[in-house]
Amino acid sequence: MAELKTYRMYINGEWVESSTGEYFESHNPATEEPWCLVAKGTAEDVDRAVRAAQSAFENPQWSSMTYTQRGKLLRRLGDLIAARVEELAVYETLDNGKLIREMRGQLQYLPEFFYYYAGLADKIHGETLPIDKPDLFAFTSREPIGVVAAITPWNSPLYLTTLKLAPALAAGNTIVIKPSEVTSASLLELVPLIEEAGFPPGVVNVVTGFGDPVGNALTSHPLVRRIAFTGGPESARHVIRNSAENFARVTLELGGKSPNIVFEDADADNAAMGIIAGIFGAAGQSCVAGSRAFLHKNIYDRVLEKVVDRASKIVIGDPMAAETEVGPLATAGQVKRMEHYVQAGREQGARLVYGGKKPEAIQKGWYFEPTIFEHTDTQIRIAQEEIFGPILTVIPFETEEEAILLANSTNYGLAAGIWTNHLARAHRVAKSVRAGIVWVNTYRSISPIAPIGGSHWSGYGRESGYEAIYEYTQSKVVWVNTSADPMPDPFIMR
Ligand code: TXE
Repeated sequence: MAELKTYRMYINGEWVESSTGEYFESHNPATEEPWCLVAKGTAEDVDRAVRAAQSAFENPQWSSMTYTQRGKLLRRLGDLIAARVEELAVYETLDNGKLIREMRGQLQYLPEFFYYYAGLADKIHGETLPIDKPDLFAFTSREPIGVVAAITPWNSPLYLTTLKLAPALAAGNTIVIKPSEVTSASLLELVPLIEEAGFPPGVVNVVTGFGDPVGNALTSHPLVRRIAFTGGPESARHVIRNSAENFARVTLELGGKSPNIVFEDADADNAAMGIIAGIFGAAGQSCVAGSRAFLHKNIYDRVLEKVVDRASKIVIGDPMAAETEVGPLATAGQVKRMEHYVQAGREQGARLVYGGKKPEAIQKGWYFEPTIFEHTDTQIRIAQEEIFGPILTVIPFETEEEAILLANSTNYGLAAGIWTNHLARAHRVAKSVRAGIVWVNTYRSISPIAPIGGSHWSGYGRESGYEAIYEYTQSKVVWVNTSADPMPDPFIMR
């Protein structure tokens, strides 16, 4: 076997081994073979990285840099990424098995996020306040928070990192990133571009390794002031508990159980394509996966037939091949998870309409067939729990009120799709559905200009869009006494 590529960590502008010198293997989901070795970080490494980030935060090289200059560095980083899309896309596909064409598309668009926050960097300003007291002048400014701990999952490594990295740096913070243990490589490949863009040492640090100890040590570290987490609810619970140690401000992006609601007046072809895009795009491994399709009873059979027909034509195979539409899942554990949910669906009375197993024609790789269940009970596990794979549940409804009720009947609240040609209905349902993102007659659209985030079990806080800048700054108010008179009675609040 060829020698595996080896990745060290990046702390304080240097490539370093972990304190134990240990490495772990990262696998290619299409072949199940290890393809690289990644440094196995420890709590000691986290401490080194956070201290470096704290020093960099205080260093005038960064702290006195103008916001305009920080914006220029971000813009340069965007340009450097644009020139390396092809290479970075290959690393992402090697690590997480997602289609090369999807990763290429995502990375081609990534610079736009850096440009957007580059533009915002010098527009983060405070206000003068019309204070209701004579002789007092007050204004606010927005200041960076300090060391940011960014924890990312495996499904879209560089995109989900960018949603944290770009606003954090635009606002003048420093950052320690812990990528998923499943997909560390693409971020480590990005590091030389961060250096080349001109960010001072210690401003961006990467510690690789597992949730325990690296994620735990990072999110509980006393010098960390801000935590940005994307992942599953179980890890999020740890993160919140850990933040009790440092009182860091936390944002959480935790996935969902998003509905795609198709009304009888919808364009059936478009709705069917939207459902396919929502659940089989990225093999369903997407936080906004439209994993529940609610179809009006009058068009139920017609739309379901179209969805099944398209699902049956999906090309499953090598994620590097141009014609492939669904590649492997990211880990062997993901395949087991799909098998588990298929069994749970069957046991709880759902009817398996399509798929439900590993594709027989493919011998190697963590593949799973696009799978469709239909049922009426919305309380069963496959209709309530985030599966995070290519499993769709299809449920009929009769009235708009019922559709809204059913759509809102999980603990999640991230995204929703509404398919209708009735303008007033589109607005009514968009308002009533519990989701941070609503798409009408489309699905899975993203832009740096639009916020991403949800409520309840989907987490809290917003990434992307201008609001994200506020998540990485804090307000300071300055009061100035403009009176020439002596100080008034010191025992009364002024
Ligand atoms: O996520 P984990 P996993 C959901 C989805 C998926 C489930 C589990 O439902 O099936 O999460 O996926 C780090 N302290 N999403 O296991 O474990 C971990 O090392 C700090 C939705 O991959 O939550 C990794 O870097 N960090 C999501 C990151 O958390 C900890 C995308 C996410 O891993 C930690 C991915 C700890 N104690 C999964 N334990 C989305 N919103 O898109 C683990 N981590």
